[in-house]
Amino acid sequence: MSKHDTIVAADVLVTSPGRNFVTLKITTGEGLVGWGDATLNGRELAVASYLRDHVAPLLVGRDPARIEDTWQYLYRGVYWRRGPVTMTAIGAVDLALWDIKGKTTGQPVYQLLGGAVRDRVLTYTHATGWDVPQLLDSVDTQRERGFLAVRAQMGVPGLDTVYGVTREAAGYEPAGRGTAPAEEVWDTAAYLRHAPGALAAVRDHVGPDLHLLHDSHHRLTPNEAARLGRALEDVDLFWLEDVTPAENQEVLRHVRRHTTTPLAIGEVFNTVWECQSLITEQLIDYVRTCVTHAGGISSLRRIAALADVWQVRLGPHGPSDVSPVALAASLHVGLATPNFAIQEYMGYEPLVHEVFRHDWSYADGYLSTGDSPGLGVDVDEDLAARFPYERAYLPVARRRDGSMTDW
Ligand code: KDG
Ligand code: MG
Repeated sequence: MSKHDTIVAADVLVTSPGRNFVTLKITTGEGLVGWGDATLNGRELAVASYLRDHVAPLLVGRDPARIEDTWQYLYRGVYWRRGPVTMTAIGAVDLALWDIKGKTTGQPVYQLLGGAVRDRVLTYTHATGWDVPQLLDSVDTQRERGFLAVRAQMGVPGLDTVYGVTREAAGYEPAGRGTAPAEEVWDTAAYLRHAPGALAAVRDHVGPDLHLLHDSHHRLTPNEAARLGRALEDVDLFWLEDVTPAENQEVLRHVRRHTTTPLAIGEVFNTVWECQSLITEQLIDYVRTCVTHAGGISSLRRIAALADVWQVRLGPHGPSDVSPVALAASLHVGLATPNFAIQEYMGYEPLVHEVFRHDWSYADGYLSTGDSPGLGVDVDEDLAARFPYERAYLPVARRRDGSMTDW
């Protein structure tokens, strides 16, 4: 192999094997291929265009080994910094280049990050039930699958739909296909009346050992969040997620003053700078930034390093809307990063595992990567091509008076 390989192509695949995924494929002159995930739920084509129209032409001719320089080039060089579309595109490039570096050296990516600091990565999955008996059944199903940590979401009496919950207690897909978003009606007071009792019932049912998590999905005011955190103290949550909208981080001080329920935030953050004050002021316990949406492995490691100083740990986003390529990358970071606490794993439909063949696996509550060079994921491009993009949107939520609220 020559000393400096060169990027000869950067192609974007958009496929919808049950849901939309955007994938970046970088090819080098030596014939190596690196894969990156560029999926931004409900805004997929914006990232596809950003990559195809603006980034791919800049990558051709570059040295794939210069991962950090390429990150800086795409971040600083663009002038228009940050934002989910830009950072997801940079994240995809970063993942693909780490994949190539692994293949160049014959090493799995976690080895290039310093080697394993743990044998496997603790994971949590989702349990949902419209009413408490259904929720308990769903939690039991996940316990039977070996999960040691479960996120519990429940319906709310008086509402027809609730984010992340189906009446059949089946899995849910956050984005619905169609020409416009579904509209849901939300009532915070009804949720706050119901959620503490439902979560206490789950704790009574499972006993003290199971890690329980809950996601409020950005819908509370600071005072409502403080009250909910206090009401849940005895439930002993692993974390309470996204209590308030992500923009105004100062409000977390009020929540912190009133509860020791651990807080997790950050699935919609895109850079270390958005995490900065939450970490350095210890306003959260877990940072949820996703390897795809926060600029890739290089960027997630920077967030982890800052968080480590303040004893904040990582619990990255891992819903069905980031692809198995992203999950692989997150696990390589998880294996090699001391303050990585837990990885969300919502799981995928069987077809997704066929399109994205991967060497990571789930067993007994933990996720493990294999030892294939790079990220350990290969994409079946022929199969992917059989499932073209289908327009899909996350739902929107309105209060009972019809005004929009946070989703
Ligand atoms: O695309 C949005 C979903 O990824 C998000 O709603 C899922 O909140 C979520 C979670 O914690 O997985
Ligand atoms: Mg969430």
